[in-house]
Amino acid sequence: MPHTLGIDSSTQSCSAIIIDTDSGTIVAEASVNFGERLPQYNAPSGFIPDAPDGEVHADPCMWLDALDLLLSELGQKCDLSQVSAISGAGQQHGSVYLKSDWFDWIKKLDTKQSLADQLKPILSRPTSPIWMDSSTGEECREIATAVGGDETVCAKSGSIAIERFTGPQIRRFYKNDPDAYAETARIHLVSSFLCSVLSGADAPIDTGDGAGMNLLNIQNWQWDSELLNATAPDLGSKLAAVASGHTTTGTIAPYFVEKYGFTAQTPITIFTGDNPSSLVGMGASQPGKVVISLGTSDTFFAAMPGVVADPQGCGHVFGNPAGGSMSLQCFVNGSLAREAVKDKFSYNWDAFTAAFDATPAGNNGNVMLPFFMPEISPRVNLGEPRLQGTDEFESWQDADAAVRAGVEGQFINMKLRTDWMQLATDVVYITGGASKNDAIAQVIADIFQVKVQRLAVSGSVGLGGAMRAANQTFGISLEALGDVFCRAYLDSTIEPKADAQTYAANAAIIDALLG
Ligand code: XUL
Repeated sequence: MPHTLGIDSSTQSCSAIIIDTDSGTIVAEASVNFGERLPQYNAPSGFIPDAPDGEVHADPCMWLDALDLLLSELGQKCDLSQVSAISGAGQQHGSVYLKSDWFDWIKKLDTKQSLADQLKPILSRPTSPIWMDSSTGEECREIATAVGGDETVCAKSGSIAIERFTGPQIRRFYKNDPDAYAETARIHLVSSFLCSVLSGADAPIDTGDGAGMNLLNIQNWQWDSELLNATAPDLGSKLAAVASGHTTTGTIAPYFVEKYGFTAQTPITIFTGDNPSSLVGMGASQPGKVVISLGTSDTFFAAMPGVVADPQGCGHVFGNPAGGSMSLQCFVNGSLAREAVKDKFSYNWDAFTAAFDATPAGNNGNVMLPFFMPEISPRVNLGEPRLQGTDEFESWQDADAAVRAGVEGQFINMKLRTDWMQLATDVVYITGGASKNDAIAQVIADIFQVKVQRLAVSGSVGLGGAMRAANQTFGISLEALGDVFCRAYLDSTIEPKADAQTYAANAAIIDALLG
């Protein structure tokens, strides 16, 4: 009766799920919200607010306090001695800076003190920059220039130099506080830091999270010496080794056995980033399945059949914890753009949805690029949407056509911008608030020309961890686990209705509107 545990240390909370792979059931779940449960860290949303210059940091002691709280809560819900494999994930890009004492410290965690109290003295940087940090524009330019431009950084690392990525963050630390940088013996990601603590050993960084650093070469999955040198001196010696998602990092540290009743020798599978873990937890870790998450901004991710970087430099390539690589691309103008079109006509969501019944797929050639905010896929700042079609449509007099054009424009653009991934898509899984809307799902099916399914999964990051632990430790395939734990709502499969040619002309207009 294998029970496996998945941990998800995200921006606002640390959560856990234990699954029983025999019965296909969830044994227990728990979650600790940082802001609510640990107010002493003054981070109501999981990060320290109001820092200057676009800096967004969090206290790594908070992550450890949350881990202690989480495990004690989970231990009240079920018997942790029954857990026979563990893995997990962390928010991507965040980094933890440790003095040389780390290597000894990690082997002798003391149950008489909290993890956080023990960690404090060995941090060489008291707080950790996280993915929301945008303070490193200058460092991104310096790194790109040093290696021959953003195209080179993208071809090597799978992304152009990006503010939130860890390499530019490390460079900024080195420039602003060279002494503390020199005192740093190990730099971990949130994922590899937590994996180290749980294993009581310095854990490697996996290819999924490691590719979010602008330091890892996606052609050979090794640290890239040119990128390391362009980032900061002696960086290679400060980074842990890189390892694939199929790595057992060790067994659970005695601290957790004594304090929470885990069984000694419980194996730990390498942690990964939240997005790669979510790919697994959505049942989409094999090529052919695409996940579109419809949120404030829309996110597209998929297992990739090969390793290619986005020639336009907008998307990202990460390692796929199931093997190979995955892509991830963000579209800033997501739900807020859909809402902005709706609000222009004072429509409620019912009227918004009815507009799709009143208009045909392809919208009679009325096309909109619905960018209200600066977009990153592609990188353009249009100031306001661009429209092409009838006079009535272009002057915002045709409400129903505008509603359809806004949504069609988003997904035509998404399809065009994700072509570089060379996917052969069989199914698109949709999640997030707007995924409940059938009309939007139909547009996605029509534009991508594949069936669309809504996923029943919530908490896919932690679930991905529990599934990976079961896969690595017990050899249960991710497909078999996915069939049980990631079932799509079968009644909500939406098949394409429009034929493949419907959007050809509109796609050409979208490209023309982009100029
Ligand atoms: C991905 C990214 C976020 C974080 C936090 O590049 O920055 O999705 O992983 O969830």
